[in-house]
Amino acid sequence: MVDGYGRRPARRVNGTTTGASTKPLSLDLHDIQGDVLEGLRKNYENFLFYKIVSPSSFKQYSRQHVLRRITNALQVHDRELAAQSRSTRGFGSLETLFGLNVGFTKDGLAQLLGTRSKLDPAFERGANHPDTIKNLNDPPRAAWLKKFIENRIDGIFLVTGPDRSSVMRQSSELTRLLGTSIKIVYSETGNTRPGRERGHEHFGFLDGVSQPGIRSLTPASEPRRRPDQGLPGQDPIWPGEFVFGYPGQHPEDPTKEGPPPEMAAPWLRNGSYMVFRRLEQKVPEFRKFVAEQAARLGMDPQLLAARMVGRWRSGAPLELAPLRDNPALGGDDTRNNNFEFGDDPFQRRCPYAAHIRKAYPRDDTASEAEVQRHRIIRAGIPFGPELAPGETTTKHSRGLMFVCYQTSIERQFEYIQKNYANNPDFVPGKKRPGGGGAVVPGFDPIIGQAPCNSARRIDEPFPNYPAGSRRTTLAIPEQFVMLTAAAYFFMPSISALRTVLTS
Ligand code: N7H
Repeated sequence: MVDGYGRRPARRVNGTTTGASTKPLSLDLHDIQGDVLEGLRKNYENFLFYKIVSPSSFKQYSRQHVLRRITNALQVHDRELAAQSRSTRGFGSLETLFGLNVGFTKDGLAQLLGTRSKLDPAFERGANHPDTIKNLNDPPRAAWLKKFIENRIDGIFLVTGPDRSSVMRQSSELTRLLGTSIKIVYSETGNTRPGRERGHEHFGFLDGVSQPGIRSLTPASEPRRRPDQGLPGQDPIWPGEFVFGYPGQHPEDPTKEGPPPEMAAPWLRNGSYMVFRRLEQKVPEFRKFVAEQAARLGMDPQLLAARMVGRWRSGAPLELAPLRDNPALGGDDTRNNNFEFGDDPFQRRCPYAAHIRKAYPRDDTASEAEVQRHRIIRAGIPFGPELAPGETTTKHSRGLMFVCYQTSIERQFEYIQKNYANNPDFVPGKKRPGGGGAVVPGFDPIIGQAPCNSARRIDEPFPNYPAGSRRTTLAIPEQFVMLTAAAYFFMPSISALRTVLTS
């Protein structure tokens, strides 16, 4: 089962966790919020953005009514285990379970602490700061959703559950309990897509296929042969990259324990930064563009779309299925991540600019240790209606409520967006085969943003596979993914919520 974008419950194997060969490490799962590591199970997810009107009442009502309802990572972990054993035994489902998580912006923390926090510099700047917008080539605030920018956003509630009406009931109950202590600034509900599109994002691609393994949590699927892998191809990452208080990645050796990321205050332990981006997707425009360009290049439109993403709609990676889709491979999580890009030095199988090759270049750069310091855990969900019959230009807002977790926004999400996706020269140092000239890979065609929304291009949309030297370029005059709102939150530990933030 796939739970929306970015969520595919990992298979559990006998409780043997990756990194078991190194000294045991235990995560305080009961103290970490549930969406952070493995993700709240979600068919529907209501994002409630609010302003704190009265900090003292907010603290009081939260302590009285809300905090005990927060779903922690242990509950999520247990639910996943139970769901798997139920699905293998073939009865029941856990669809009746709800989830609730809470986060705060820098302004929200200032309301609760009575003083400005001094956390991660990117968090303190915020997603809506002109410098952040410039740094990431984001559209100006004036182009964001009006309601989202009308008021200060102090916090977010994530309310998840099996269907829209019960999620909305949970949200109403929550806002009733908090009374006039908060004002809702913006509310929107995402949902997994229906029927056969379940688990696929709006362009049609299976999502939630690849996530970092987490040392001491993600089990090794082949503990004897490959104790240092989660599922095959899933490299384990030290948990400090995603939650404060644990070892992070070593800057020189991708497998060695590195120092825990610095904590600006002790109460950050077991907390995580969350990046939220509401990304509108122009689905009919994307399809039309792909069809026209595929005709121009003389290739199958599905292949062209796959070369933009790096995977086929089924999830099958181009590295393992370079010319045609292989749904059995796409759906097989013991195989669909078992590849590297170093085996494809001339982008014959997968373009250097393809979304997944940009966002996680695996072994494609000079230092794998460095790549593993720019990982994120994704936990988003699609939003908006299915394409209406005859909707040949976008009439309804739809896309992805993108969510990711990390302990440094600057080194993780912002780095991927700025230095990989928005950088046409990444990956550097690539050459044409046979001693040819240097290659400029181009922008990430899915999420890359050029300054002032100017045109982008990618190199080699047409595959020279298994051989060939046809030189092609895809010029992309418009963006098919548009940012319409963004915010940075801190998702505190349950203990920080009970103490420093509400006392
Ligand atoms: Fe992406 N898409 O449909 O094309 N993404 N993404 N993403 N993304 C991935 O592996 C998509 C966005 C990453 O480990 C897949 O789960 C769309 C942002 C990373 O191999 C697909 C949008 C950022 C990975 C998509 C969007 C990322 C990844 C393949 C916006 C961060 C894992 C399925 C509307 C800056 C790479 C999978 C790996 C995978 C799509 C946004 C990052 C199909 C449509 C903003 C790290």
